[in-house]
Amino acid sequence: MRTRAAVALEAGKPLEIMDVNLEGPRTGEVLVEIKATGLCHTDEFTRSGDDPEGIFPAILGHEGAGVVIEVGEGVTSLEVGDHVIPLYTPECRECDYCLNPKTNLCQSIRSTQGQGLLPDGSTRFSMLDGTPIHHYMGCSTFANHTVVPEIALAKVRKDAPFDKICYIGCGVTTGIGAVINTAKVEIGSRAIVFGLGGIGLNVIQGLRLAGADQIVGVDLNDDKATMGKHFGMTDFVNPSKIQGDIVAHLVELTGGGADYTFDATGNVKVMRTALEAAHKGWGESVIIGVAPAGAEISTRPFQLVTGRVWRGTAFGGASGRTDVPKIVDWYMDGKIEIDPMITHKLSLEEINHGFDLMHEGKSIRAVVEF
Ligand code: NAD
Ligand code: AHE
Ligand code: ZN
Repeated sequence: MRTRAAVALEAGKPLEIMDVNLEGPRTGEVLVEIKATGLCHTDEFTRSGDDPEGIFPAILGHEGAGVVIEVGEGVTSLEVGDHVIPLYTPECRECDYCLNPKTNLCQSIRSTQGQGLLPDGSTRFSMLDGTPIHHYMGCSTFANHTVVPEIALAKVRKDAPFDKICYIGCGVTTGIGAVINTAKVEIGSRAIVFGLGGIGLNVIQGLRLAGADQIVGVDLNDDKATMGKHFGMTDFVNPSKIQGDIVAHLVELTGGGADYTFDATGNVKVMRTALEAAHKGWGESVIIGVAPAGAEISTRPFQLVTGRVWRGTAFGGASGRTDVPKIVDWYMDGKIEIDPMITHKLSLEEINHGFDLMHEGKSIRAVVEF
């Protein structure tokens, strides 16, 4: 079939909107009509050329929701008409990683996924002249139709709106999951969140759900404070307006350091600040942000010797086929909020404007609706 897609032809270039060929699903695969997709900073990270795994040409996008149009041979858990959210972290329920409760990092198709291919080592997308186009994070939601392995699709209820629940495909689950699954924040905790974008605001709403007493938001953009407060932030700090050492300022503000800190910026200097603003003896710092090729984190080992813990999280530690349908229920039951964070709705033709809004700090989530 033919479908419409935004294609990343080269690193650093705007996406090009075009018709592409899409082959039907093979064994264990599912054809999905994407109804809506969010633009996450990770898409921009790869588009820009910062991603060491970036491969071009590719169809980016990993925060989508849609409807099953066709199932390949052997698919048993999904049928035509089911509503689904593609998962960049699949859940095969069989590999050593899925069987270990300490991780959500299913590895059953990770190697082909990282090469922009489906598990049989081939791509379903091509240009009209036959040039192959790579998949991205196993999802490629910047296309009106995509082919995804069955194990990388969460089946969700049919009354949930696509233009909101697409965000559960990454930002919502990552932010809330970082608090609940990875940090396991306790009631009464003090926390600091660095970066109040599409991920950081969900960390804040996760902290509110978990019953944190103090939630400090840190961002260079003052405009992010209003939304932060809406989701539960108790204090706002703009580091560019602090005189003196930012770590000392945050340690004092949190009465000795935070129980939990979260980096949602992708900046390795901020990651160091986040670690060092965690409380001596027990503070834990969770890295969510994705840093460019070549970037490295550093701190004095003494920071860890004296009890701080550095950890990271992918997709908020969520096992997608199990957890994502529950998060959709939380949204539908009013337990969590999504609507205010969808600040812009775009057509596929306008997708590059979505990246401009991200750079200008004007959007939280721009969502493309097909
Ligand atoms: P975003 O662009 O919406 O938000 C980033 C925020 O950080 C912005 O508000 C920006 O003003 C702020 N910021 C930038 N530099 C800063 C600094 N030096 N100090 C303080 N604030 C600063 O991006 P997003 O979609 O929320 O993604 C955030 C990060 O999380 C990205 O690196 C993204 O790739 C990563 N991410 C990781 C996962 C995961 O599973 N680990 C999932 C999704 C996104
Ligand atoms: N390809 C990059 C790393 C990108 C990365 O860390 N991705 C996160 C999800 S970000 C979603 O917005 C992730 O899940 N990582 C685990 C994995 O297996 O990719 C690089 O640096 O090579
Ligand atoms: Zn993402």
